[in-house]
Amino acid sequence: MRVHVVSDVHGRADALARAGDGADALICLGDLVLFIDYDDNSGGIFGEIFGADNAIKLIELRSERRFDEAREFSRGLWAEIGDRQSVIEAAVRRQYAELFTAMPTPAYVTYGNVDIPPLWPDYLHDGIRVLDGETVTLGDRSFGFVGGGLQTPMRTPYEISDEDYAAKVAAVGAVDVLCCHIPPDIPELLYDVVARRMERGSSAVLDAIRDTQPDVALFGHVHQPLASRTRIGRTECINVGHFRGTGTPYALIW
Ligand SMILES: [Mn+2]
Repeated sequence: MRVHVVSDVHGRADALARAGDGADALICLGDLVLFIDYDDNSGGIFGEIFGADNAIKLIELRSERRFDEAREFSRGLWAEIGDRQSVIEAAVRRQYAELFTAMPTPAYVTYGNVDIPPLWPDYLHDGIRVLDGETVTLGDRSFGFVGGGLQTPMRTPYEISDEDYAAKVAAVGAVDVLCCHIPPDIPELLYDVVARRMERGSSAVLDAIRDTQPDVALFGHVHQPLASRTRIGRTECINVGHFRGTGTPYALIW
């Protein structure tokens, strides 16, 4: 079996269309939407609406951890637009339409913290299966999926409480391959060396890895991690990479 794994697609429909080439299946660990483009500040939903200068300002406030000011700044911009909710939803829907059309099948997909789960059913098609707190068997191996992120001052769209997240980890139980959007709570996996900040990882995932020792734990979320892999007991823990940046899937072969 050869399964290709991507995460943090953030709008890369072109590369996503090729991500399943040569593989038996594709796994996607979420973050399909591009809200802020850190490479091209005029891109992404925020940059397209408010321009590069405002995107740069928002990124700066956030990286200086001035989250209240960042929210205030963002609120002020949106106040001039009017119906923030419907403007964002329309832009996200355009991205989902393109990305789910490009997605190769069969695909097993979970949510990232910047995804909007209630919109997904409108774009799914045959061969795409969404799993969140659920398992599936591929070949002779069991795969568990836990989507979304934990609560942060960034207030991204799909952040859930530690309790709800832990319940999904528990629902998955012991599997051969544990697939999450966010990493286990290990500092070197969580520090982003470009953004220069710690992202949030999951202590429930860390505990589950220690307790159940899957062969592999796969995740994304941290785009430029200090360490992209580590070992917890017999479990190989792997950040599959920032697909928007690399355009290349991680290959799991057995
Ligand atoms: Mn991401």
